[in-house]
Amino acid sequence: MTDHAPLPPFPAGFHWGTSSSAYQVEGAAAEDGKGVSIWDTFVRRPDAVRGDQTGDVACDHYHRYPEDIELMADLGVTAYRFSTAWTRVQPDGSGAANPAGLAFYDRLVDALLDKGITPFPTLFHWDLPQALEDRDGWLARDTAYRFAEYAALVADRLADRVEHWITLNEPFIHLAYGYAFGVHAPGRALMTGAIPVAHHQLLAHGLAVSALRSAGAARVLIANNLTPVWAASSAPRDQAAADAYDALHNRLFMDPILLGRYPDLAAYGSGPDLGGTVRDGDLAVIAAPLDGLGVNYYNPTRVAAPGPEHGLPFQDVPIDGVPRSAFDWPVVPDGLREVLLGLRERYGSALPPVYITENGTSVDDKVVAGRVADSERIAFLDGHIRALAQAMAAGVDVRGYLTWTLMDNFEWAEGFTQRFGLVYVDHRTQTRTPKDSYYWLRDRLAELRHG
Ligand code: IFM
Repeated sequence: MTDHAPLPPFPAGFHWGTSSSAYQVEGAAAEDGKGVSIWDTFVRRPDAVRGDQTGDVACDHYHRYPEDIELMADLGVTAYRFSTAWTRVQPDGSGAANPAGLAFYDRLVDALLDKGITPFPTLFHWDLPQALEDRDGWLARDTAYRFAEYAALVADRLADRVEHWITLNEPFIHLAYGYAFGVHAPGRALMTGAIPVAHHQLLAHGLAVSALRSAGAARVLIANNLTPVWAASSAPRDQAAADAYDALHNRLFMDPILLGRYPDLAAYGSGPDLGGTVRDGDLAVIAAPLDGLGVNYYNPTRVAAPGPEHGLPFQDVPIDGVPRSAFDWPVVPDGLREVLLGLRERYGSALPPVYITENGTSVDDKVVAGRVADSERIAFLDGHIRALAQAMAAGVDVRGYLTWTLMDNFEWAEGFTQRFGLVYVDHRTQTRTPKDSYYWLRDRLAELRHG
């Protein structure tokens, strides 16, 4: 197999696309009435972000979206996943909509549709309004109700043209990095004390499903970050650690939605009502039927039993003998097949159609004589798309593959140091330079279109 061999055929109507999020690309952090989000606040904490960089300007997508949509159209993708910034729509997280904020997403959607690109908006990609964080953020039950109101405002404006809606992005990462370890906004380090954040995000999701449907949304999804969990050995202690990690990373945000119950979190000192956080009727709201599951896949996780006084029932151990990204993440394409087959095995007929809503890699890219030779990214995409095709051939119903990401952007605590794009962005000049991987994907998509 070479990098340039044609890809296996995919069904007609399969969505090929790219994925992004508001804070990572938009910039215009204080324009047109936008309010302050927890990321606007967090980036101003000294040393919170590498080099004290911020997303104030990011890729300036707020102003340059027509140019970025041209890049998507030339690439030949038919789907674009973006997120709406809650603070553009409701600057303080509640109350009437800010007309200029909604108008931006209206323009973006129309520009995408003009090019035949299907919009996949996500309503929450980690940029909670600071005003809600000041009232305890996702630790407060009220935030779930505020989210449903915000979802309704966006859908009232866009659902006449937007078919696919995603409620939350990676609630596990927001819980773990934002509230348990404090390395992302809002920077709270509550460890297992953060578990109510899981329930309130799930409740927000369930309430939003109903609000979106009432506003005319045709298809509603959630995007979860999923990982195959590998025990370091067959020793029972390592197997128990793997089960505990799987419960937290994968099942915590899947079982309530697809099975209507929480997984066993006893290893984290939590009973089935998550310390009194779950109220009667909540699980029925959370388990509202979905039209699709977004899967964000990057890498497997290998865990072992923790050492004494570790504080958590597992510890991460390295995966050896595989390539690694610039982020030092292991590159294991077959992990995508494993995730998809694992979902089908675990959830059976409760599993809705799957969309790969993120998959991509960071590379230490350089522009040399106008070219970015990112062969590692080409190999990554080629391997993962083939693994996806194998899962589909084995019967998993997958409807789309949206790569992370069109262009290099603000990678959270890493600032601009991790490049995941198909297009290189010079963040001083905003010049966009398509990388070799962009041309590779453009050629593969053209081949798929022409059969
Ligand atoms: O950039 C992030 C994105 O915001 C969420 N999923 C993982 C990506 C790469 O780290």
